[in-house]
Order: sequence, then structure tokens, then C-alpha cells
Amino acid sequence: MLEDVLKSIVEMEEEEAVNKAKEYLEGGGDAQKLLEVCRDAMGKIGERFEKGEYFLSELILGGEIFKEIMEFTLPKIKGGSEKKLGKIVLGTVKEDVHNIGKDIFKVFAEASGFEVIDIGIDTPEEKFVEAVKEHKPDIVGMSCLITAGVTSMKKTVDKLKEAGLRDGIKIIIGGGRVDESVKEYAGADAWADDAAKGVRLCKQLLGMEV
Ligand code: B12
Repeated sequence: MLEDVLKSIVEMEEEEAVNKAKEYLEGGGDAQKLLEVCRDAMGKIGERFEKGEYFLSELILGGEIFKEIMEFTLPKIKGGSEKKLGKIVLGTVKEDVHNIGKDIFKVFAEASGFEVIDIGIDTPEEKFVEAVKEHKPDIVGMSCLITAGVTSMKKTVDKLKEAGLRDGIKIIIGGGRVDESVKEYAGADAWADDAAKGVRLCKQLLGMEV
């Protein structure tokens, strides 16, 4: 069944993909697994785009299908934890408009007991600084899927340092364009390319047992 969902998304069969995903959940399927499969499908769409087999229109439609599936899948993950583990200011960095992964991480973090303040996409460095001043979070999370966003992350960390705010917070970066070397370059404390791992790392950053 999950195989069918994956195939339908990659082949741009919107109705088919949405119906199969609904069927899977109605049959007692696991919401987290479904999202993982959707993410794999987006990876495959990205590969076809790189090879020139798909164009921007397919990236857009792929994103739309994913968003449709998220609408009925994410509420199944929302556990509504009463615990208050800490506060996260979260945004997709400047130059980058991808929001799907950020939104998934937000739901996972909230379900685990974090309060998340989402400051949006294509977020200027100054907006992160302002948000940290206003909300006094424990953690700043930056999402980045494109190469241009790597510089934005570094600039954001630099601006936080300039404002004297860096020492009071932990910084985690996430998304398809991050890895250990990007973490080092940007001056972040941790990186994650999946939401569940991201939440575990946030707990670790605040000294909690996981
Ligand atoms: C859908 C899509 C789009 C949609 C986005 C729709 C939307 N509302 O988000 C649209 C059509 C707008 C788009 C536009 C573009 N895109 Co695009 N897009 C994609 C695609 C196919 C899927 C992205 C996605 O949603 N993935 C699914 C999510 C769930 O995965 P994720 O983001 O990695 O998130 C997970 C984790 O990383 C983590 N996570 C995410 N954020 C965070 C944050 C924190 C703090 C933590 C802890 C964890 C975390 O949790 C999530 C769940 O596990 C990718 C291909 C790919 N492989 O990713 C290309 C891709 C990212 N796009 C690409 C490109 C080139 C573009 C464009 C430049 C195309 C163009 N010519 O205009 C523009 C850029 C626009 C811009 N300025 O940002 C390239 C980037 C290459 C690069 N290295 O720079 C990719 C990789 C495709 C490719 N292989 O070439 N795109």
C-alpha cells in the first residue's frame, strides 16, 4: 500500500495518491511512516528534476500533493503533550521558500512538548534576531533545502552573535541541504535531516535524557 502511495506521488497521480494515503490511514496505518514515504517520493521527484525529466511544474504539483496528504496526516501525529520542554523559534532561512519539512518538524516538536514559534519562510536574518529578543527561546531552528540558504544560515548565526544572543540559545539546522560540514560552517550546534531525529537532538541540546 505504501509503495502505491509513493508511486502515485512520483507519477503525479494526485487523486490516486491522496486516496491511497487515506485508505492506508483508515486501515490503521502509521502516520509517521506515511510521511516518510511521501518524503522519499519528493526525493525521487527532485532526482527527476535534476535529470531534466521533470520541470518546475512537477516540483509545484509534488509539493501540492504532499501538502494535501499532510492536511489529514499531521493531525494524527499531534498528540498534544502537556509537558513544556522548552521554546523553539523556527523558520526557513532567507532565499528559501520550502516550508513542508519545516511544518512537519514543527508538528513533531509540538507533539513532544516543545512550544514552537514559527516565523515563516524566506526569513531575513534580522527577523530571527528580533524573534529571539521577543520570545526568548531555548532553541533556534533553521530549515534549509537549497544551497543559497547555507550562507543565510551562517549570516543568521553571525547576526545573533553580534546581538549578543548566541550564548543564551542552542541552534539546530534541518532540511535536505544540511550536514555536519554545513553545521560547522554555519556555526550551529546540531543538524538533522529528519524530524524525529531533530526532536531527539533538541532534547539532548537542553540536557534531557532521550
Ligand atoms: C516540493 C519542492 C519545491 C516546491 C516547494 C513547495 C513548498 N511549499 O515547500 C517549490 C516548487 C516551491 C520549489 C521551488 C524551488 N526548488 Co524545490 N524542491 C522541492 C522538492 C521536490 C521536495 C521538498 C520537500 O518538501 N521535501 C519533503 C520534506 C518533508 O523533506 P525535508 O524538507 O527534507 O524535511 C524533513 C527533514 O529535512 C526535517 N527538517 C526540515 N526542516 C527542518 C528544520 C529543523 C530545525 C529540523 C530539526 C528538521 C527539519 O524534517 C522533515 C521531515 O522529516 C525538493 C527535492 C528534495 N529532495 O527535497 C526540491 C529541491 C529542494 N528544490 C530545488 C530547487 C532547485 C528549487 C528551485 C530553485 C527551482 C527553480 N528553478 O525555481 C526553487 C527554489 C525556490 C526558493 N527560493 O526556495 C533543489 C535544490 C537544489 C539545491 N541544492 O539548491 C531540490 C533539492 C530539487 C533538486 N534535486 O534539484 N521546490
